[in-house]
Amino acid sequence: MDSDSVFASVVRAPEDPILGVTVAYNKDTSPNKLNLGVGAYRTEEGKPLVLNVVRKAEQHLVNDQSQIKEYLPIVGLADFNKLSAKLIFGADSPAIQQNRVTTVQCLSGTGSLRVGAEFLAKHYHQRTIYIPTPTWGNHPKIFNLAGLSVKTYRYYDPATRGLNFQGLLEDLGAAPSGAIVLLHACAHNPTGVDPTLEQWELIRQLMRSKGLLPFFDSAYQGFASGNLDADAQPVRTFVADGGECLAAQSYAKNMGLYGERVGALSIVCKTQDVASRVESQLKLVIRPMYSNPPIHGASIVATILKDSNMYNEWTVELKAMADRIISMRQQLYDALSAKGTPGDWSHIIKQIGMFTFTGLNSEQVAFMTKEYHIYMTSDGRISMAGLSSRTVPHLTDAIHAAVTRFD
Ligand code: PGU
Repeated sequence: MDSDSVFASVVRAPEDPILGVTVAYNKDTSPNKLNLGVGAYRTEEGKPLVLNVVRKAEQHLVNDQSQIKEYLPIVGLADFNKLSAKLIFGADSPAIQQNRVTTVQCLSGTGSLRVGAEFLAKHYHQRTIYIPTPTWGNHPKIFNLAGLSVKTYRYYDPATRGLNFQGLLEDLGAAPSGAIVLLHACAHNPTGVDPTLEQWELIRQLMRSKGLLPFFDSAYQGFASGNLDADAQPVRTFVADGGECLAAQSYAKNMGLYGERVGALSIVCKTQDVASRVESQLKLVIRPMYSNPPIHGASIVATILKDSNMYNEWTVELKAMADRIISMRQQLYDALSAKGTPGDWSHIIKQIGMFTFTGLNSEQVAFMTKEYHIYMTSDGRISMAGLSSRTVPHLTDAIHAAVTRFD
């Protein structure tokens, strides 16, 4: 009997707003079902993709008898950490050359954000973090649980389906000195709207003049433009001014290593001595949380990043993924235009990265799921990476029906 359980009073929690979409999709038996919920890359055939270069690196690791399964140090694989910092900050970054960056391997982007947040909650004088509205749904939960207090800044303007730059500057301008600010490094999730480089420069000047601490979430490096360096430019301009910042990196999307949980947290400090003391405290955050990170995924990344042939191969495969997403944007836009679907859909081709923030409301989304078996998050976000030439007509029909039925 239920009432015999010591857990009898536990109430059922709701499914996760993003990962729960996949749970619902998996239960659907329709042959036409389409999962545009989670941000995970699919091929034209709708299949998950393991990059060739990842297969090659894994083969290399399997054949290498010197590979062992000992515990990694608390901070993870040293090569992986060095190469990850180089990837985001640039090979010629003065901050790296001056040894004032500490990088620790963490459990993908989420784990990197969590470790960074716990460090800040313990050791930084200002415990308020500003996150954009909207943002990835896990951000407020990660920061709250780590002990930070979460506030928001205006980011997206539904009227223009673009950046509310004035609102952003006003809100950051009104933030208390020293506050932490979460910035999406590129390919903002869920909106697909990024500041221009000129706007980034103004954000940088404002933040530095107020002593606001930047915390970059870099989950899509290479996915916005198809170029790893171009996508890291906003982060690099902040580091180039000599100031301090944090950056959480994920290899889930750009190397397709989702389930391997590979990521890194870097903290750029003013001096080498500060960086090494910060690292000593990061170890105290990590040790009681999960002791030390897993070895396999980080070894794959390090193998690819340190070999120039494999690195080049990776950039080609990454560009192909980014290009396929861009072509899906065009195909969906063309199909809606050809059908004469009411409304302006040009934001589909203007937005960048993995997602389109369609502007469809939760009622329209529920209708599309019920009648067309199309799964997406209730805020109207669709993962363009889940779409293919074959499924564009089905999605077009569904959007057309949804907007003509509920306007
Ligand atoms: N930061 C942002 C902005 C993200 O979009 C995601 C993943 C992460 C961090 C965390 O990714 P890791 O897998 O921990 O490296 N967002 C995807 C994936 C599903 C999810 O919600 O975790 C998404 O669909 O929004």
